[in-house]
Amino acid sequence: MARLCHSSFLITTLLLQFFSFCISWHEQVVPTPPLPILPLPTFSQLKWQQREIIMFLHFGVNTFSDREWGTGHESPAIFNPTGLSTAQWANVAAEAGISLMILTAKHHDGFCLWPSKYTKHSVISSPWQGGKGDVVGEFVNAASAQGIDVGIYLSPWDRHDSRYGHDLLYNEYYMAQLQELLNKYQNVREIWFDGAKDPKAQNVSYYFSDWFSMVKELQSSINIFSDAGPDVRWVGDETGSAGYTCWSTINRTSLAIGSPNISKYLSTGDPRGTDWLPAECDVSIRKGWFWHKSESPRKLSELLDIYYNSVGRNCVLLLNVPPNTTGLISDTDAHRLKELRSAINTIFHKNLAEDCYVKVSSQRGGNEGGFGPENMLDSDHLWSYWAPREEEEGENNDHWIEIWGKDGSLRFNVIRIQEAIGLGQRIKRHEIYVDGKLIIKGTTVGYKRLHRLDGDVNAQVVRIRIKKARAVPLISSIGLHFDPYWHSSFTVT
Ligand code: FUL
Repeated sequence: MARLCHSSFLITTLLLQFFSFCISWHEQVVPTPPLPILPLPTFSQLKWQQREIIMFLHFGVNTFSDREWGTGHESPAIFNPTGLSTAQWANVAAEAGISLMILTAKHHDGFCLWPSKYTKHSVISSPWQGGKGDVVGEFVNAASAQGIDVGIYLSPWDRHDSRYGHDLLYNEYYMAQLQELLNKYQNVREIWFDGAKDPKAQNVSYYFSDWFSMVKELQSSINIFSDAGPDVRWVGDETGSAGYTCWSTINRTSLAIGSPNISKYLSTGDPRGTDWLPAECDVSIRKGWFWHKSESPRKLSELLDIYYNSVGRNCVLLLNVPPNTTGLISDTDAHRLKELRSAINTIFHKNLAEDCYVKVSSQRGGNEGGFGPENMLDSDHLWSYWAPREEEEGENNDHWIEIWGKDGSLRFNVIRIQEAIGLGQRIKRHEIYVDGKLIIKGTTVGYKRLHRLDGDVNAQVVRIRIKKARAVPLISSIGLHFDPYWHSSFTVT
């Protein structure tokens, strides 16, 4: 018995020694990734962030009454989009490289685009398809045929339903519709809760916690949008522009849905925020959210400004493209959207930094560590990143990247920097030097930061200095690009 114990002791010791040898050998060749800095995004939030542009579709009785906010007294008889083609909507989105479309299933006027069991104020009472139609159903099917995901806007403010104003009755009605939609239409990726209320009924209560719990119970991978999240926050304006500084982190306890005083906080976020709640910039391709005969789409130059000020500031752009009275996205809008996608492709297709030498201040684990500057030039913008040496961690350490032109000078006017946000958002302040001259004093970076320069630059070397960060900076991608639409954009459109 003693011999048995002795030999099993020996085997255990040998095994332990073997494992620790394996671990130390392993550590030498593959250094571990650095620790994350909390809060972190969820899987669904990461997926959302990578979409960059989402299409919003405002459609309903307002399309026919030429209004922005319906009164709730519209007759369903006016809803008759005789040429409705959700397949056309999905084609337009696909051609614009869009992966998620969000439809107003119900706007403030209360008219439902699906045949709800809980009201007659819907497509059921309209002449469209003899009252047998379902716009939401057609929309979901058309999007899925194109491999596009869907989202739903269900306005809490309802100017038609008589239960609005009776808290219990109305919240029951609203939740019944939520359950109906999320049970009937699967794989909804985003649900949009607008904070608007009847200005004369500000004491109406929306049971947000009940709604949010129900949504997650029915579809757990969905992102819930509202002024205060819990998954995606409003950016605080409807111009498509985020704060120059924009954190994906914020304190949810400082937010209240529908409060007019939080716009500034929403647009910048909070480096000390304990919640990961990235911002979405909603704006319409036209002046109004709904289609109006008298309006036309914005110029390409304006849409590019919006892109730089939203996607280029660590946000997602929610661009509204409203279908018209026929039930189609107007050709002018479809064309403009295609132009926007093609302009984005033209600008970012070529990364001049790929043809350069890239030097860094230091690198985690040394040259063979797997965290070198080459990671900033591959196509993985999340999990492959440059990391400086750990000893250099600290708020004010001088971490830098230098991009040297191989064949003399580089001509560019856009600088792109991306953080590996899967491990938290870190950079607070950065600077950019061109041939030794300071040209940009920047703040946050996040998933994507785009600096459009005042003019074209011809330079030999570009230096990006990370001046201040919450933890050692992790850069997943850098780019030098040429935007031919910038400055000459007025003639292009
Ligand atoms: C606002 C609404 O009042 C507008 O009509 C629009 O739907 C916009 C996206 O949100 O709060």
